[in-house]
Order: sequence, then structure tokens, then C-alpha cells
Amino acid sequence: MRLVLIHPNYHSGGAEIAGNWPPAWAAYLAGPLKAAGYTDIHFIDAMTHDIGEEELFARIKALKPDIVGATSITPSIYKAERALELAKQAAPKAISVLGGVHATFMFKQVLSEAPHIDAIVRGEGEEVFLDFVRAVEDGRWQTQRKKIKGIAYTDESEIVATPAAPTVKDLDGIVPDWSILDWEKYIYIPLNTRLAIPSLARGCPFTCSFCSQWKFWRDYRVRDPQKVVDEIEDLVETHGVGFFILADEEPTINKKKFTEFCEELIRRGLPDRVKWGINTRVTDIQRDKNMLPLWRKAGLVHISLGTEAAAQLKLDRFNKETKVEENKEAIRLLREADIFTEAQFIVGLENETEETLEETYRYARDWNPDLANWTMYTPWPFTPLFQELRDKVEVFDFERYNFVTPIMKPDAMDRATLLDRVMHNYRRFYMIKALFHYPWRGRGFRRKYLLGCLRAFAKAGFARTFYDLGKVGYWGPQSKDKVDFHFDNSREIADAQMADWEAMADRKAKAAERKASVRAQVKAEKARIAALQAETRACGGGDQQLEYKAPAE
Ligand code: B12
Ligand code: SF4
Repeated sequence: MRLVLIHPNYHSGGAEIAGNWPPAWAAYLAGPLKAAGYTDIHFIDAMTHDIGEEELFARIKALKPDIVGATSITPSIYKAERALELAKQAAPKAISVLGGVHATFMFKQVLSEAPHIDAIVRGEGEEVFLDFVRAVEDGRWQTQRKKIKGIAYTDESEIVATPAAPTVKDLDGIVPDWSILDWEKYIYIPLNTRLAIPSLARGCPFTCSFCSQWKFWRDYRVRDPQKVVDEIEDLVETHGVGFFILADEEPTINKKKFTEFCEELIRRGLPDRVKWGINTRVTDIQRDKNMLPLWRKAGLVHISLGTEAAAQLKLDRFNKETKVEENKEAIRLLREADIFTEAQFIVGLENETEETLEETYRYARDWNPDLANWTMYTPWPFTPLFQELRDKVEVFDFERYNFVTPIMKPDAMDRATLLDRVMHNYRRFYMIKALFHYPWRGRGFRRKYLLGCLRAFAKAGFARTFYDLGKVGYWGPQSKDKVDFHFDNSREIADAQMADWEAMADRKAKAAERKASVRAQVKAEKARIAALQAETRACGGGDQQLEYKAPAE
């Protein structure tokens, strides 16, 4: 049984500016497959190696696979669909399968627009994909696919989704196979060293309205920190990794495990050989302020904070469960602990104005993180905020759903102005950093790291890949009128997907109706009891009878 896994060749000018990142999904899927005896696995990282269609076709044809799998996030979906279309042409007998967050939630859309895809694996892939591969090998795929939990496929013309598979309960049972990657090119530019993306935990206990991740992983599970450190030690020793980020949504929520993880890294002397970064919430920084020196000692040098907004109303709308003041405090605490801070602002909702954008700049200056990002609000179609804003979403070209393209048009300005104002913030913020901050901030590692970040920005700025500025034709405020985001307006929501949303909206409306009716009943009941009590009081004379008085001894 030969498997070929493909990371589609999609690029967008955001996080990629820091370097080439190794696709963790391929390592996490390959580990359990190999452990189960499926060792003939080939991985093509078309993104990192910028592999064009012709070469991809030729490589698949030469490999003669039985199964071809690709990954998908929302913006890479068309490239993923196309990769599997080429696979079908190059190896017509191979079964094609798609996984990842976009395919998981949008399987109806995907199977409608890409009927050449044989199956979609929904949610975490390790266990479901293994079941799937076994079914293909045993010849059960066509006849018994209904029995495989967590997949979707088209049967005749009907899209079928089998019941969801449970989440992977024994995360420690999954040992990723990092050797499947060709390590040469995975370099983190700020430190000019090899880079990896292991994970300590999956899931997030919060439910921010713009985010899809809590929904994707469902429950929160954490690995044995010792095993994660084993994995990191191996990444350092076998693959020369000098920097990693934890793929986790919120690695610090389980304080005990995170502390154990830090202590184990220190005990093994790893912080001298590998530095690392995380994304996390400001509330955890405040809760764990006494632990920050330990985190830093363990090699944690970079924290990206989901500060998200400079206005409380917006934080509340995002269901972020944080306060604006907490952002400033978290950044101060991290600065004092010598950990680099990156503040994220989500901008570009329908009520964004030039003033609110200016406000985010003022907050960025006031909070003074080392790095600041202005992320364009991207309405992932499977999030609660999308459902709320659905009528205002005009663009369904998912290739542009990438945090750097303004998908929503704010009521008070056009998209090009939004991009221009965001660039204005970047220019001012980083100009001050480059002149007055980075070169003079400390010595040794801190200075090296900050100048490395500046180098990454400069490289992307020079190549005009930052925010896809080259692609959209933005050359500064004077070019605003000529900016073209190249939206493909022919992209539409498939009928099957739309029907799903309508049913969901209907279910929600009905649930809201039920809630309102229960609330009305409770209110009526309370009023009835109150009336009864009032009557009792009237008969008994005053309200003394309602109070219990202990008899005198
Ligand atoms: C590391 C990372 C990156 C790396 C990319 C690493 C890489 N080459 O894969 C970098 C920094 C370059 C990056 C860039 C971007 N990223 Co990013 N990234 C992440 C992050 C933090 C971790 C991803 C990861 O490795 N997870 C761990 C692996 C094991 O999980 P997984 O990929 O989901 O795979 C599992 C399942 O999905 C499934 N599966 C996945 N693929 C397949 C395939 C098959 C065949 C099967 C069977 C199963 C399967 O099985 C896997 C194991 O369970 C996630 C957030 C997160 N915590 O997941 C965001 C995330 C994936 N990124 C996101 C985005 C939007 C982007 C950018 C567009 C942003 C930008 N403009 O810079 C770019 C796009 C880059 C590109 N060209 O693809 C979004 C996607 C949202 C969405 N709805 O699509 C996420 C979820 C972040 C978020 N806040 O919403 N990213
Ligand atoms: S934005 Fe962060 S904290 Fe909020 S739900 Fe998503 S992963 Fe969790």
C-alpha cells in the first residue's frame, strides 16, 4: 500500500515571512500509519518547494500511489482540490482524500465543487485515517465506508457524512514521524536555524466567536510533558532544530503540565540548544506571572498574545473574556521577564473606521510590545461570528481568506483604504522600532532576535510578499485607487452547503424560540408565586408570618 501526502502550494504574505515551516500534519499522520505497518509513505511539500502543477503531476505519476492525501486550510482549499484533481489524472486508480480544518467543516461545499475527491476525513486525522487506509487495503472502501466514523463522501449524487469519530483520547499514543520531512529548507529566519512545530496539547476551553479552533479539536487534551520533551530532544539531535513553536491554541492553560514541560526542558539542558515560542491568552500571563522567569529559563523567548482589540466592546463581541487593561499588563510582565511579545489586533469588521484603526496604533505604541500585527478579520464560514455577519459577507473566494486580505468591507471605507490604513500603522510602528528600539535594546540574544525579526520583515518588504502587497498592486497611499484584490466573484456557496447553513440557522432560531418560551414560562410562574404570597400575607396580616422566629428558650 503506497501513500502520497501533499501539502498544497499556497502562499500568502503573513506568517510565512518568518521562514519555511514544516507541515506538522504529515508527521502526525505518518507516525501512527508507520507504526501500523504502512511504511511506504511519500510526502510532497509543494508549498515549501514551490512545486508547480506539471512537476506535481509527474511526481505523482512516477510514484504510482494507492492513496493520495492532501491537507486544507480555508485559503489553501482550491490549491488542495487542484492537487487532488492532478492526482486523479496522474494515478486514476488511487483513492483521493482530503483533511484539515476547511474540509472538516465545509465538506458539502468541497464535495460539490470538487467531485473528483473520494473522501474527506473530518477532524483529527490520526485514528480516522488509519481506519480509512485499512479499509482501502482490505477492499472494504466501496462497500463498507459507511462504517468508518468521521468521514464524508459522495454516494451516487448524495453527500454522506458518517457519525463523528471520537477525539483522540490517548495523545501519548501518537508518535509523530518527523523523518518524513526533508529538513533542509525549514529555516526560521530571525535565528537562521531549523524550525519545528510539535504540540503539547490540543483544543481550547474558550469559544471566541471569530475562531474555528475550539470547534475543530473539540475537547482539551494534554500530552505527557516528558514525552513531548523526548520528541523535542529528538528534533534537536536528529534534525538540528534550533527553534520551535508549539502548535497549541493555548499551551499554558494547564499550569501544572506546562510547568512540568518547562522544568523537563531545563533538566535536560535543552534551553542552550533550542529556543521556542507560543501563542497564548493574556489572562494566563497574569495568572502565571510568577512563573515567567521559569518559562524564560526553559528557552521560551517569544509569545504571541491574542490581544485582538483595543476596545472593550470589540473584545466582548469576540467573546474573548478579557479586558483591554489586561493586555497592557500582560505585555509589561513579559517585557520584564525578557520574553518577546507580539500583540495581535483583529481589524476590518463592518464597523471599523479610520479612527478605530488609529486607536489600535495608539494602543500598540502605549502597550509597547516588540512586535505588532494587524490581522484582517476573516469570516471563517464555520464560526459563530460569520453566522452573525453572513448577510454582510460579499466575497466567497476562499483563496483570499488569509488574514491579510480585507474580506469584509467596512461601512465607512473601501477595502483599499482599510489596507492602506493598516500599512500606515505598520510603517509607523516598525519605523520607530527599527530606529529607536531594536538596535539599542539590550545585548546578546535579545538584540540578535529583534534584528533577526527586522531582517525577516525587510526581506518580505523587499520581495513585496508582505500582505501580498505585490500581488494586489499596493505601493503606498498614492497607489490606493489602483489596488486590486483579484477576488474571483464566480465563487459561490454550493446549494448543499447553503442548505446546511439554513438548517443550522433554523435550528438556532428554533432553539432561541424555545429558550424565550421557557423564560416566559418561568417569569409567569414567578409572578404567580409572588401573587400567591402577596395574597397569603394579606390574609395573615402583614408579613411577619413569613419569617421564622425561633421560640424563646
Ligand atoms: C503552524 C501554523 C502555520 C505555519 C504553517 C505550517 C505548515 N507548513 O503547515 C505558518 C506560520 C507558515 C502558517 C501560515 C498560515 N496560516 Co497557520 N497555523 C499554524 C498553526 C498554529 C498550527 C498548525 C499545525 O501544525 N497544527 C498541528 C497539526 C497536527 O494539526 P492540523 O494541521 O490541523 O492537522 C490535523 C488535522 O487537521 C488532520 N489533517 C490535516 N491535514 C490532513 C490531511 C489528511 C489527508 C488527513 C487524513 C487528515 C488531515 O489531521 C491532523 C492530525 O490530527 C494553526 C493553528 C493550530 N493551532 O492548529 C494555524 C492555522 C492553521 N493557520 C491559519 C492561517 C489562516 C494561516 C495563514 C493563511 C495566515 C497568513 N496569512 O499568514 C497562512 C497560510 C500559509 C499557507 N501557505 O498554508 C489558520 C487557518 C484557519 C482556517 N479556518 O483555515 C489557523 C487554524 C490559525 C487560526 N488562528 O485560525 N500557519
Ligand atoms: S482565539 Fe484562542 S482563546 Fe479564543 S477560542 Fe480560538 S484558540 Fe481559544
